[in-house]
Amino acid sequence: MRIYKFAVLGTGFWSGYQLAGWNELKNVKPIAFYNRSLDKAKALALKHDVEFVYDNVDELLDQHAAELDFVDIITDVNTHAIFTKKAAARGLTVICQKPMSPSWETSLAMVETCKAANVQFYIHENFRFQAPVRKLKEILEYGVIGKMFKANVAFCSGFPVFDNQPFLKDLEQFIITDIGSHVLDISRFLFGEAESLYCHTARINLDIRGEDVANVLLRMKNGISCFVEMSYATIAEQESFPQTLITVEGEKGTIQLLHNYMIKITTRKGTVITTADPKPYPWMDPEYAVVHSSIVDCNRNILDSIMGKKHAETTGKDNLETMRLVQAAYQSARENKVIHF
Ligand code: 89Y
Repeated sequence: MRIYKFAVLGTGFWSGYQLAGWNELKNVKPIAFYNRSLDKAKALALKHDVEFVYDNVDELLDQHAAELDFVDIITDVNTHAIFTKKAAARGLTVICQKPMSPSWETSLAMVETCKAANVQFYIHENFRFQAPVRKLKEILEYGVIGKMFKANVAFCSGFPVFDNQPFLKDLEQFIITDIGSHVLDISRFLFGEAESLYCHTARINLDIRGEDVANVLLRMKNGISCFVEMSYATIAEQESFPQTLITVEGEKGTIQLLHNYMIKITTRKGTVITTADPKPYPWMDPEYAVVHSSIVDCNRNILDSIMGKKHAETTGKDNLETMRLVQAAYQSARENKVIHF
C-alpha cells in the first residue's frame, strides 16, 4: 500500500482534529510540522509520532519537498496565500483550510498560482460533507418535494466561539468568512449557483472587530429563493452549534433539517421523520461532533483525488465560486445593493 506523506503548516486548535481525521484513513502519514511557535508544533508532533518540527516554513519545505505528497495548511486565513505560494513553488499539492483567503483577488491568485505551477489545489471545506447535509441532498434528489422554490439555510448560535478560536475576534471580516464560507457553500452544493445576492450585516458583540450577524438573500439560477442566515449573537431556547438547520420548500412538500440531525419530510400525505447522525469517532469533541466527523469525509474525498481515483468536490477552482459569494455579500452589505453575477 502506497503511503501518502504530508506536512502540516500550523498546529493550532483545529490541527489536532484535522490530524485525527487523517489518521482514520490508513494510507496517509504526517512527517513534518511547522508552527510559528515551536512549542506547539513539538507538543502535537509528540502525539502523532512526527520527527521533524520547524518554526520556519521554507526550511521545512526545502528539507522535505522531495518526499512530500502534499501540504495541509491549517493556519489562520491571513497566511493561506503565502504558504500556498511557497508549497506550489516546490511543486507540492496544496490542501488549504477554508476560507481560502480574505479577498477575491487573493483567492483568484492562489488558484492561478497553483495552476501555473501545475499542482493540485484543494480547499478543506467540510460542512457539505456533514452526514445530515448529505442525507438532505439525497432526499431532495429523490424528488419527494417536487420542484423546489424556496429555502432557508441557517447557522444561528450563541456558542462562545472565541474561547477556542480567539483570533476570530480580531478579524475585520468575521462571520461571512468564518461561517458564510461554509453555509454559502452548502447552498451551492444543494441548489447550484446564484444569479444575485443581497446582504445585511450587524455587529452585536462589541468586543469583536468584525460582523457577527449576516442575512444573505440569494436568487439561485434555477429560480430558488434562498435565505442564508448566520449569527453568533443568537440566544435560543435550544442552542444549535455547530449545526446548520435547513428548510427546503417544493411544490409537493417541505423538508426540514432540524436540531440533532432530525429530518422531517412533509407532503400532503403527512410527515415522515428520519435522522442522519454523524459517524462518531473517539477523538471528536462532542461540542463539535457533526463538524469533526465531516473532516474525515472531506479528507477522504481530497485524498481520493490525489490518488487519481475521483474528482474532489472542493477544489480551489470550485471554492472560488463560494469565495465569490462571500466577497459579494460584503460588497452588498457595504453598498446596500443587489449584486448580480
Ligand atoms: O471556524 C469555524 C468552523 O470552520 O466551524 C465552526 C468554527 O470552528 C467556529 O465558527
